[in-house]
Amino acid sequence: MEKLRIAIQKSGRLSEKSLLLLKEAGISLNNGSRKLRSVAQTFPLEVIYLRDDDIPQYVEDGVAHIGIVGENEYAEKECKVDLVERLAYSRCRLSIAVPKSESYESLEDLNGKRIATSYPVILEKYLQEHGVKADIHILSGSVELAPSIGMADAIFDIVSSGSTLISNGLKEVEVIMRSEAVVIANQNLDADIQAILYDLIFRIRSVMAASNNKYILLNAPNENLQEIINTIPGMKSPTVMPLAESGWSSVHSVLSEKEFWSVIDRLRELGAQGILVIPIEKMIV
Ligand code: PRT
Ligand code: ZN
Repeated sequence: MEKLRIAIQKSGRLSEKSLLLLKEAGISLNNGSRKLRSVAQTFPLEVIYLRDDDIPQYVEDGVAHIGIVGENEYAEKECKVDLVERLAYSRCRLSIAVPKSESYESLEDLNGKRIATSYPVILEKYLQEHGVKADIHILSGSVELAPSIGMADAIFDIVSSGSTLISNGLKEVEVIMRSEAVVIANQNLDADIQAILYDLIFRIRSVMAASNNKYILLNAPNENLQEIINTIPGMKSPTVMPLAESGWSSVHSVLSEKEFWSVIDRLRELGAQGILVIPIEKMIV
């Protein structure tokens, strides 16, 4: 049987989470000691390990059918591949930063300036769209050092917590793009491979939905039952069962992580008791 070939970063910020995602999707790999490639035992999938910069091109060429990369690499490489799923991890932004001591009002201030970056394509496109003419200096690493050694007036780089900028005396002045890990796919997959890909994406969505949701059980006083049900509508509608003690019901539902605390507060106001919140392992949506 044919196997779906997926390219994953060999070692770096995306590697561990990408492998964990596969594992949670029920796909275990035969060699933990990541060599060049490994084969899944329980799913028709083969992993090849590459530098993240190379993944878009390998996917375009069909050496890998799909790959997991930062959206920034996908945007920078401009390869002919499809973005098929966003994965919500390795989130970061790509920003312009200038020395803290420099005044900065707007993009226009960048006219005639030298900007150091490893992402010239994304930057160039953005500056062009906004009518700014600057010199782009391409550096492959340690971009944040460029202003202090007089090589650039500004930088365009990945920012996550912002502490790298601060420790290099820089301030973030424009956010140009937000990025997260994404699945990219070759545009000419044959039907068999496409079917395996759908199956994989379905599993990935179930894992992501589960991690975004909790199972909630509580005891509700019947006089507020309807309002409590309205507060936690769940996937379809909550399960409601009478308790042995009259005047009370047990309510089971699903609650999204995002609204968790506000909903819990509301439930307590409505007199809910014995609230239990349980992680969901998989959620088929
Ligand atoms: O060896 P290979 O080429 O495969 O790896 P790499 O070194 O090019 O990439 P890697 O592993 O550093 O990052 C892979 C992907 O993770 C990136 O393409 C982004 O999509 C994503 N990502 C998420 C990040 C960060 N967060 C991040 N903080 N990539 C890099 N950084 C760096 C950034 O360059 C800066 O130097 O971390 C520093 C900033 O961090 P803060 O927290 O101080 O702001
Ligand atoms: Zn890289």
